[in-house]
Amino acid sequence: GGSLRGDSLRGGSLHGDSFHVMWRDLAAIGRHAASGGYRRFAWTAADAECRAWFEEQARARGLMYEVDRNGNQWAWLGDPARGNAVVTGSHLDSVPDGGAFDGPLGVVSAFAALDELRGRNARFTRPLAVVNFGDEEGARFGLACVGSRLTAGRLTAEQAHRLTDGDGITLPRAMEAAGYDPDAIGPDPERLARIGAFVELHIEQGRALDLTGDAVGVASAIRPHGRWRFDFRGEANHAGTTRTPDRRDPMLPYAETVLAARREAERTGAVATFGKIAVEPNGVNAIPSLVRGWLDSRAVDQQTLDTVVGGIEKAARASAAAHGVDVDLVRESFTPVVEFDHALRDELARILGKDAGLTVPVLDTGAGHDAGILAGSIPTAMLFVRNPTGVSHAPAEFAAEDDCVAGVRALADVLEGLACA
Ligand code: HGY
Ligand code: MN
Ligand code: MN
Ligand code: MN
Repeated sequence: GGSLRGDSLRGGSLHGDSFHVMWRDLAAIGRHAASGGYRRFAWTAADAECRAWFEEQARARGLMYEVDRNGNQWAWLGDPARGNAVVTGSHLDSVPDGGAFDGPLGVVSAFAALDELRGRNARFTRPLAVVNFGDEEGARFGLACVGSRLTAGRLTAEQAHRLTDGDGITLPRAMEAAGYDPDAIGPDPERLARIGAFVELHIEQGRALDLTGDAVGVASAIRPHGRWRFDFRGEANHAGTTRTPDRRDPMLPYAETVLAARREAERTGAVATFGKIAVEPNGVNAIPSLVRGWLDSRAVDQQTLDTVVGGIEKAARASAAAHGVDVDLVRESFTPVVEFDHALRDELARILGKDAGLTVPVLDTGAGHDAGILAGSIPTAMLFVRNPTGVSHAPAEFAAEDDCVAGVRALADVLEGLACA
């Protein structure tokens, strides 16, 4: 592999050069010059550019392009009405200053795999689609996997209508501003019923494949995870004149809660992260009135996760009381453990291992995915592409070009095995 970042992948052995061309074109969209990371938040201008790129890819290939009621984009080869479709794809939105691969690798690889199959003169026996699910990261409205949750009926229209970004703009208003019909938002059982299998390719967000020395692996499960919001409310006052004993400073219990989260994580083997914070009034010379911190926690099983979050909550309440501060805790979202379909997983492993007589690594992950949402409704599987540093949700996220090409070939093999004669 080369020492290449998001904007320059070359070489490899696929039918044609479409992967590299797509990668180059997409890499230019939504990049923040100072950080080198991507800011492609749902229903913003950068997101719209990514979506225009998707539509262009669909049309250039003569695929039937459509946007569903929840803003997810679809590119169909074959008639969706025939049902039992094989769908592949991922998402194009990003976390703040995210890497180039999380999401886009799955979408670009999906189109490239289709090109590869056409290059192989494959005979398709099932309808095939490439999908771009909207707002996977939840960077703007706080809830991850909004597009796939709506499709699968795991989020109601009413709940979606209440989602609000940091500027007070609701999800329906944001979608409307982007040119979509906010009244259409809602569960999409008919669409779901046409899908026979969903396969999402994704960059690995840890180093398991690097340790086993494999370019590609298959997912077994997604660990339970969720987001909790802690609101610490004290009393704003002058930073220069308010005597220390007179203060009700919410920053103190917040700080102690962050330390408690680390302690709980170390004690249990879970992970617990405060990565986002809002302070009011956010003045350098004022004691805050409010500190709002968002906890993201994930564990190997439900019981461990409950223990960790329970421990953090207990510490937050004790510390808040000691400092004369009020604390409110809201669980903003939660995704239980996901076991991917065993039969599909085994079929993937068989397809990928058959030529080389290889055993394909099967691994679980602490990262959430649209595939994890759909897995509750339809047979779903995931392919991971090696990430040599394990860095993700950061500009340094990286996969070698040879591994990306291996990922496309693996996805093409899987699609051929599932959807071709
Ligand atoms: O945060 C996550 O795990 C995901 O990438 N949405
Ligand atoms: Mn992500
Ligand atoms: Mn992702
Ligand atoms: Mn003053």
